[in-house]
Amino acid sequence: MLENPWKILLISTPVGPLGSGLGGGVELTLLNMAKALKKRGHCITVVAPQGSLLEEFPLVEIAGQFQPIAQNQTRDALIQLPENAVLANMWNYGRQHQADYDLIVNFAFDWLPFYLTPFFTTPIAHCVSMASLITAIDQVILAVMAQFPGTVAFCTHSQAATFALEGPYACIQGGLDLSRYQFCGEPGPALAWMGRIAPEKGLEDAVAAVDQLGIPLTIFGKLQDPDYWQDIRRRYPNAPLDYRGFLDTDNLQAGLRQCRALLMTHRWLEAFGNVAMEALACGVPVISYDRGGPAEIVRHGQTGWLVEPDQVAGLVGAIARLDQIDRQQCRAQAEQEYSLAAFGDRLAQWFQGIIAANTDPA
Ligand code: HBI
Repeated sequence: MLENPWKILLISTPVGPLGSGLGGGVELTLLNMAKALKKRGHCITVVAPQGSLLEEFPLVEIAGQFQPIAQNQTRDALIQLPENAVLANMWNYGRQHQADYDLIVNFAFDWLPFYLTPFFTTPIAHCVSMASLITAIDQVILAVMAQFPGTVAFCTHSQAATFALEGPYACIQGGLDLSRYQFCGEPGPALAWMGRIAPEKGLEDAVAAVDQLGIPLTIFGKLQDPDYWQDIRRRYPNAPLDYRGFLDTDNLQAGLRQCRALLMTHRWLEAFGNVAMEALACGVPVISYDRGGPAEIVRHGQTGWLVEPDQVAGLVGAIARLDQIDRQQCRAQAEQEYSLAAFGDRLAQWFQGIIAANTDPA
């Protein structure tokens, strides 16, 4: 049953243009949300910072200064906006055009869109992209959840649990266009690591493990923190690393599918872990710290291994047990849980509730 065709405006993260890699997992989530909803017959428009690249969908590019990234701030950080903030400019566009849409979807992990919610007549669905980081943002998220129940979604339950939630919330996980990921049953010797190269992602532990084992590590992702990367290279001068850069999906999966497993070594509570989904889609087992979103994705012993967080020895032990994982099971899990159809079902259920609540007379 197809719900009525909705007109939906997706307003992206303000930390960088789509396609730059600065937006991290939200770049992939936003594109796959748009694809999943279009497959169900809905009409999607995307608003994102100037310089964004987006296939397939109408894109409104907005100028302005990028927002400072939240994960580098302290818990008591003040709310801040740079002058000519692209965040404010994107939401001003949303305000001016809201009457053309049944729903607006927010992807910014920032105070402003949550604070503006009561001032909008078109309902806003908020996708919270990270775990709790800044008290002032936690507070405005909880305020929106109280005033507009059901309009805030998290990726996973462990991410949601980092906020002192009082009410119901949607848990949307993620989804992929699986037709773009080819299964590989016969990998090469290398392991993979994927993500923004930044301290919260813990790349040094993956490097320490492969340095100890002498197994090559293929690294994919945006080089966000060059000092951090150089420090790792200095500490492990002989580690067999192959940095491939930030690739588009087609080139990323062509390299990823050849790998024996993906190592996830995140220090912070990863809200979801799109890279785990992408690995499973290629039949690549996931070895991950038992922390946050990936711990809700990996089926321990069936599609990968969950190991003691921050213990390189745990990674080494799991790598030794990779032969017990059936790569077909990894692909099967992606098809069961992370297809565009499955993601679209979760999104339609979430949005149906918001739109219905907004149309019924209060
Ligand atoms: N920081 N302030 C802020 N706002 C965001 O939307 C944001 C961020 N840091 C990281 C980020 N988004 C993305 O990398 C998400 O995919 C996590």
